[in-house]
Amino acid sequence: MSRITTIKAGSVAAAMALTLAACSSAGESDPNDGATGEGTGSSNEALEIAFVQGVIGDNFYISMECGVRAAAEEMGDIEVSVQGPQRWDPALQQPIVASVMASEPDAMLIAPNDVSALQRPLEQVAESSEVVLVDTTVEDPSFAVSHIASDNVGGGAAAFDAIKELVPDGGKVLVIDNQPGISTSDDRVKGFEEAVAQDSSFEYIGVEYAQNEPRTAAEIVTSTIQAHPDLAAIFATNIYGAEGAATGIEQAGVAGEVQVVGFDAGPAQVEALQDGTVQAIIAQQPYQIGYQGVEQAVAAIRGESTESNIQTGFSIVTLDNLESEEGQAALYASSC
Ligand code: T6T
Repeated sequence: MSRITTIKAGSVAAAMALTLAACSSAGESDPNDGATGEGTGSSNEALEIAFVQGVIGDNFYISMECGVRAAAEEMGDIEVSVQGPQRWDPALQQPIVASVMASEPDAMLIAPNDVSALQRPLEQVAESSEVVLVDTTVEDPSFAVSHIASDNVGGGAAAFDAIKELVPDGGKVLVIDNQPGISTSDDRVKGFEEAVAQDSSFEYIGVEYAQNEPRTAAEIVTSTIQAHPDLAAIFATNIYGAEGAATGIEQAGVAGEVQVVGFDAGPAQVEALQDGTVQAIIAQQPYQIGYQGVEQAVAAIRGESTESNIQTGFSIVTLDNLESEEGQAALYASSC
């Protein structure tokens, strides 16, 4: 694909620039729009911050952990613990939340696995620790001192813009999502669906759920291509959906014929870009989310003002800008 180059050129780039302009980041958010913490920390002891990931081993959360650790180190006197479930599953995340709560950290940074299942457990955590929601949120996040995440609705719309660049004449499009009830990917699907509904040259054949399993995502791709040999494009809403979509495209022998746009920028997504099984990836800023999460947590612990909502940006990476400084900086880490 040659027309999507960097976030500075092309129509997707223009859309992205608008989206990014509409986003707020650390320096752009209203510094006084949030709650004021109660000041639970003692000034003499190291602060304890627990980071509960959405799932372990996911490059998005690994990069976020790097941001958490960097902020803690820079601010000094902060002990960080990191844990997460083996799979994306609220039933696995809840016992972790309970055990972290029992240790009464000064703050918990968490990416909840489900908008409703984690609601009550996190309300309970907030009774003894400051809670900062990083990436995902819950139905009523009013107990949290801050929520830091990408503009996920905007990201879904940007994915459709990228598909339009790749398939200017339109055609059938499929979305592969993780599972319903996850705030981030629900918003990505929403942004995509709103955008596709406005373009009659595209036929949206719907959303399929891969439960964060690349193998399931690959099966969805191969069976969809059997049922719709004229499938034009796929939007995969996160790392594992995109990884499986790339495998499915390869198995079906349609690399470059069916266009794939995936969220996230882990090593497997980069490899898929290079292989030509995926044409564009939407890189979030997980390091920034983690870094700012610690800043918000510490502000709350110290009784200083916090920002209730912080939106971080994203960028589109293609083969054209992958090797650029900007493209390389957007990629996720495998370790800190
Ligand atoms: O896309 C990210 C994250 O934003 C989402 O909430 C869950 O999936 C990822 O971690 C990628 O696998």
